[in-house]
Amino acid sequence: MKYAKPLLAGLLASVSLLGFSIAQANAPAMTAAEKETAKQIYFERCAGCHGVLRKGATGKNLEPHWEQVQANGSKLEGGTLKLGTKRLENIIAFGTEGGMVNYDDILTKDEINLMARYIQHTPDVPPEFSLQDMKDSWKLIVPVSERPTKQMNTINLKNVFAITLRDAGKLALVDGDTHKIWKILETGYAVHISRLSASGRYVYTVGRDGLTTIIDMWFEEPTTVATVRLGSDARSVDVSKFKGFEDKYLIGGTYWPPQYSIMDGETLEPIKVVSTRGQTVDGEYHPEPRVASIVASHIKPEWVVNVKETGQILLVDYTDIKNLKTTTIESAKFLHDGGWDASHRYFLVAANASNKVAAVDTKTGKLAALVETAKIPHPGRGANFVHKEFGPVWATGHLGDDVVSLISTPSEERKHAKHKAHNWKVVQELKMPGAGNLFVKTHPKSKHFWADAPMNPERDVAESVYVFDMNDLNQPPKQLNVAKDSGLPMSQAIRRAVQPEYNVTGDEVWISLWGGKTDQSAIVVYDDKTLKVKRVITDPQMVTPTGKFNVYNTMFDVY
Ligand code: DHE
Repeated sequence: MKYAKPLLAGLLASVSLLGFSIAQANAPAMTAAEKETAKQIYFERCAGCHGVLRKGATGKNLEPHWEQVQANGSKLEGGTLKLGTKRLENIIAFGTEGGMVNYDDILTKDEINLMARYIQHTPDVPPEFSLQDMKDSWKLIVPVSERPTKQMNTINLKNVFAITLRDAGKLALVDGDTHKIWKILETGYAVHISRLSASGRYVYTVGRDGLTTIIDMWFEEPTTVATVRLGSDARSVDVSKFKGFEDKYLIGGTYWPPQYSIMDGETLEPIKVVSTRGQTVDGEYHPEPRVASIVASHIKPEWVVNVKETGQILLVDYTDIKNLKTTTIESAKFLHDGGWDASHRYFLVAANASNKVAAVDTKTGKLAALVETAKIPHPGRGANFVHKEFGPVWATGHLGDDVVSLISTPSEERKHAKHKAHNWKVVQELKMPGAGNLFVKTHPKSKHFWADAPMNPERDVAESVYVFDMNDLNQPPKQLNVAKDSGLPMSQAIRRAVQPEYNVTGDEVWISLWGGKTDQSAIVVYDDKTLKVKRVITDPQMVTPTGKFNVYNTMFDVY
């Protein structure tokens, strides 16, 4: 079974040439070819949660042997060698109650056995990636001087959606007004997110393989004008948005090597690489503190860079890249995804393995609060609305619990002064049909609050989204079975309904149906008022759609 595009296979081949591993005594035997295949599967399916060095983050530590000294001085020991092949096969195939998902519908029996043996060996260490490596990978396809000076098409760019076609390694740009696919472009492997330039002209994408692209939407047809590689494993990218710096710089974060890179915002020419290796908030050295979410501030020339394993939130000031100033804020492990509050002053990020949300006050450069949530908060960018009783709230769902938590956020508006006592408290938990939520969304013009549950083990739940009426949040949500509503023939693979995203006018909600690797799938567009299907956008190339980013809502962080 082959997951990757040739590009990734090539990259991994070079990783294996340059990377090194140390033989592990007592580990089950593996041929060199088996190790290569296992390494590729590990990178694509496992490293995101367990880490390249397998020290654990959202997922458990998967080193062959580990030791931990407890608070009372006693020693705890464990490791994959102790668990052994049979037990590991069961965990990989069927998952665990601790949040590990089942892989028996993704990997074959032989692959599960391969992975069970592989993780009893010492982790492979991929090579580092320097500024020079970035420069060598940089391709300026269309220089700025050869690009249009005005928009050469009649598309309403504000309502374009950038849609990840995950396993195809492509990005679909869809016209939100006509619901027609505008163009499908090659990108890095399994693009994780798209971000919009401050001008709304460029779409930036970042693939899991670290390939970053910039697409210019001013051409008659969207055109990739430059590419660069950030490292071998990446998840996040954002542009400089502050007045006077619009589109000037781009920042990208990598899981491997653990670092962030700053590039020219229009050409992607690499400028600087900064390592994030260092101390965790618990005072331990960590060799792999991966860069998780990154967002650009609207109120300061800064990016908020969230470092997963150390629990440090960095405010990176981009006014003087040569003499880079960074404020380091201690929060909690392991930082993952997050979004702005409605005022765009506070950034809230999930420390998911600590069951907390950290809120940073970007005006003062200080931690505002650490809020206890339910198990494994996973907000995406979260969702903001004014709660009838508690005033402005920001919402996060949970992977490991059946609730959406509403956290009260501060407001300088006089009408919300009475809500001050609730600030940074979970003021309400909305009941979901089960755990496995990934994304929530609403819009300032809407009275509905949408939540998905793609990681729920029940097919009916994973294929549905749940809509709460904000006028009566005590009522159970309305279930919309997106897979059924799509009208597509039933498929063997679960078609997970994932990531609600509003259009520019806030009256439509788009949901991806994340199906099997070869199944034609769809985006289902709902009317936000009537909750009826308005359009099913499908095409033979519409395979594994996941994240969607509406241009306007992404530019201005409307959610
Ligand atoms: Fe994501 C956001 C990391 C798996 C779809 N995901 C993010 C962010 C991070 C991240 C750090 C925040 C980026 C930012 O804001 O700068 N995601 C990871 C992982 O490490 C993890 C758990 C495992 C992996 O190997 O990648 C993972 N993510 C997934 C998926 O399996 C999803 C559901 C499907 C896919 O396309 O891979 C997925 N992640 C998304 C999406 C966002 C995201 C759609 C952006 C949400 C938004 O509304 O901003």
